[in-house]
Amino acid sequence: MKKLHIVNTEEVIRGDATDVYFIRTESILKNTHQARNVCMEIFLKSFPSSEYRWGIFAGLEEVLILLEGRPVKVRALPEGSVFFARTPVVSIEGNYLDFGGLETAILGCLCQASGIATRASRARVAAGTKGLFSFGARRMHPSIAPMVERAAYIGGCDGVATVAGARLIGEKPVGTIPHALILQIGDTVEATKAFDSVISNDVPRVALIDTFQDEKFEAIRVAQALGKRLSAVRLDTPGSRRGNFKEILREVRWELDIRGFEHVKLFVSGGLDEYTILELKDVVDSFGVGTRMSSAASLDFSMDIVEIDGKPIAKRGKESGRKSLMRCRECMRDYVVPYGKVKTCDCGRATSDILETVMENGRLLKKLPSAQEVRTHSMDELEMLTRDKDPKDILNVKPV
Ligand code: PCP
Repeated sequence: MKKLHIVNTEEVIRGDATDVYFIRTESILKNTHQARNVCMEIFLKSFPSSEYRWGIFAGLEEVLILLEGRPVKVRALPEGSVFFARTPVVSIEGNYLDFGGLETAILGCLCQASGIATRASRARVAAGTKGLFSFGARRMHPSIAPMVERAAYIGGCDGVATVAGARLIGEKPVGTIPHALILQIGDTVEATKAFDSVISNDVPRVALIDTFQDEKFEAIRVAQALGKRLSAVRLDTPGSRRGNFKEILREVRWELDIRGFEHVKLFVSGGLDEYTILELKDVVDSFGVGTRMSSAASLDFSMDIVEIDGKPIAKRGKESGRKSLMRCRECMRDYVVPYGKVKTCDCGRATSDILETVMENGRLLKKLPSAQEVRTHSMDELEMLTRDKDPKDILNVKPV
């Protein structure tokens, strides 16, 4: 069978997805017997835009898959942690020849997953307790759909849409009805009734109501047809017809409620981001977000030597020596200090090093957390960061 333009795990571990200048560096160090024991740190200089105040750290599980079995020691932030710019998130120690050649793949795993998880966490902050679902696999190469959706889930999505993404996180895939079904059956109500007659009862009945007619009248029709079996109506109204979308949603809500369909929720999708979610969340119950999350800007982590043979040394622009990342959990403030140094927060409380040793000599020191556990950790950290604060401030929303 012809192959998609991708490499698999074995090929990545073998170094096929590595920038060739790392492979050449390895052969030069080998041939000149100058390979050294190094400590390399992964660090984010700045976020992709000034809107961002924090990041959600994701992709560590895959990095540990790449390094497993190699004689290296890894200290890292727990996956799902909130992190800030200019702080180390991973430190790898060992002989350069044992892991240096994986720099491209290691950074690739962290940069993209953390970009998606961070964007998802911003949508989470905007949505508050409303439903938030990852519908963005179609905007990315299919081979990375599981990674994309796991990152969106860690960042705060309640569910993901692809079978492979849901399998990876151990959840059921979430989905509604595509326009393709409505167009082929030729009517919103008949298509929803067909869905209701074929699909198992544990799948919520969410009718898509923007294909043919005005959403208000389609909502009434489908609610009268399915009654209590209808869980929600989805509006994926095309931009050309959206006008004042919030007014349309208010109208649909009103028409459903005066006819006794208060149980029918409103689900919206199409072109959403954290700002539109903030705007709509008082009338909407669930959001399906695609592009804005799955094609989130990658976070440009860098991986640099900070010690050679135990002595601090780093390139210009980078602080040398291995570091500890001391966090005051109350203030959610981080302090970067030389490794092992203690630090008291400006609030007077003690801080603790949040870079945990997760791998020694290529062996994991404890079982990796499940996607659910990573998400719970991420939501706890987000709660600590955002409690008692206005989402608008947190999301750095510029006043209009
Ligand atoms: C899209 C699909 C995705 C949504 C929109 C993601 O609708 O439903 O869930 O949109 P975004 O990338 O703009 O955030 P359509 O393309 O109309 O597709 P379908 O008929 O398959 O629902």
